[in-house]
Amino acid sequence: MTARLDNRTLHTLPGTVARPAYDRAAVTPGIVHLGVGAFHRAHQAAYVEAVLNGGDTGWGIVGVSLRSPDTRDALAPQDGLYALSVRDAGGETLQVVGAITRLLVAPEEPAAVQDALADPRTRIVSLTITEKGYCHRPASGELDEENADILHDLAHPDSPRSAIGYLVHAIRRRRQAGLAPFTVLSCDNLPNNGATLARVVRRFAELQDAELARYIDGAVAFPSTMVDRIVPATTDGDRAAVSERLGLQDAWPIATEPFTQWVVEDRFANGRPALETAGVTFVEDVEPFELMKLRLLNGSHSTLAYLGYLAGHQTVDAAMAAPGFEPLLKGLMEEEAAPTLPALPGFDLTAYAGELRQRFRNPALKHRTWQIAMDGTQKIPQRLLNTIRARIAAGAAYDRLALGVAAWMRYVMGRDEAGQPIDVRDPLAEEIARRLDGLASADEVAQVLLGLGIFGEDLPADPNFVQTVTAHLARLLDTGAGAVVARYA
Ligand code: CS2
Repeated sequence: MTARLDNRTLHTLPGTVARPAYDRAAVTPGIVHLGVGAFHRAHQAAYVEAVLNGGDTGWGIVGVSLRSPDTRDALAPQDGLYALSVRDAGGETLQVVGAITRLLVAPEEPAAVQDALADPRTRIVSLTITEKGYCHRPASGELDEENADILHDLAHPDSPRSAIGYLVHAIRRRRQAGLAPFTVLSCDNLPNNGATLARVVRRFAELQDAELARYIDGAVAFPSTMVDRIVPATTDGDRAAVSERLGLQDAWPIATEPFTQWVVEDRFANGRPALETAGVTFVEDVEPFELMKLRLLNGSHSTLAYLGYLAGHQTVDAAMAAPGFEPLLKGLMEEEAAPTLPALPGFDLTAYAGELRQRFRNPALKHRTWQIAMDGTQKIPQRLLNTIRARIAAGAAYDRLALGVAAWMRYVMGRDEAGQPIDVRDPLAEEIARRLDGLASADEVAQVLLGLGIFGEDLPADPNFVQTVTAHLARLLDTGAGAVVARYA
């Protein structure tokens, strides 16, 4: 039986595998991370690992899961250690990361989570809770006060379920204890993610205690960030292959690409690690970087995911190799999305777009189109719809962007081109299925889906937008995604 990766077996790793260069027993917690999933472990935790390796051991991470115990169950027996497998066509490098020193599961141990958030040593609370974790209305960015978790947490402020509820409870408790507040660091793919989080946190506080809301305004920092690293879900094949190379069993290694980027507004309430030494870019205003990433990378990613899945391509790299996909994305990036972006002095958007398509072609990641297709109602507003709004305002075409929207519509119809059910994962999946039940024509489906709140009022009222999206949907229904995309070859 292969030994498990943990503090005791760390020293047995092959010399080719990087491991913590610091004494893990000397690490103290400085960060609580809400949403300790694969992306956090490949991105923020890897940057923090570099800071710890540089000698500043005051920034250990307490990883909190707000829903599932799976990450804790996998990593706690490993003392929080896991392997990061960085891979591309050129090969693989392995690094065992030790930055996560404790794992908690909020539904099982809420008091421990609240204590960690209230710990004076906690100076940053970072989050990767996915778009739906913000409990906001995507079209407006405001708190969704009808959200079930928000309603629960307003009624039970001392036993929250949502990240928002935990944050406000901790801010209140720290203030009552005379402790300095922490910095709230959003690491999700949302425009102005810090400002969006501040807005929903403040509103949630205001619904309970207007004075606390005013305190939050003045004392708690919510810097916005842009985060970028492609991280496919770990497969059993990854577990077996990485464990073999380690010579130790790792229950949840993470596969990722060599590219990584983190751009952060340098506004912290209570200190921060020297992340610039790890390659983080600190800026005054992160919005240009966020928009660039959301519209060029994520908008293309979602378009490729829906069209690729419908055309029968299970992975991003397989879709990129199919006729028409690369030219379609090149045109979407360079001719439709890039012109909507604010100038970034000295930044070559064409080169950046080319690098994105190179990253999508990475044959070693096997990033599933189905994984990217998840939660489309929470993603397409900032990835496609806002870009289309900018194009409409400029009186410019948005044919490829509209095809991305139509492909999402075709996908959420719930059956693929062979008539097989599609496992649509989305907070609105049930509502969409109910609304679309029995509908088959492009006009009917488009009209129903445009009635979802995520499109706002303006786009459903724009005849050209409705006609363009509906025509694309009709073609997808008539000839199939592969044939539609092949026309762009
Ligand atoms: C992807 C993102 O799953 C998805 O929605 O588009 O996770 C993407 O891989 C990252 O934003 C890349 O930085």
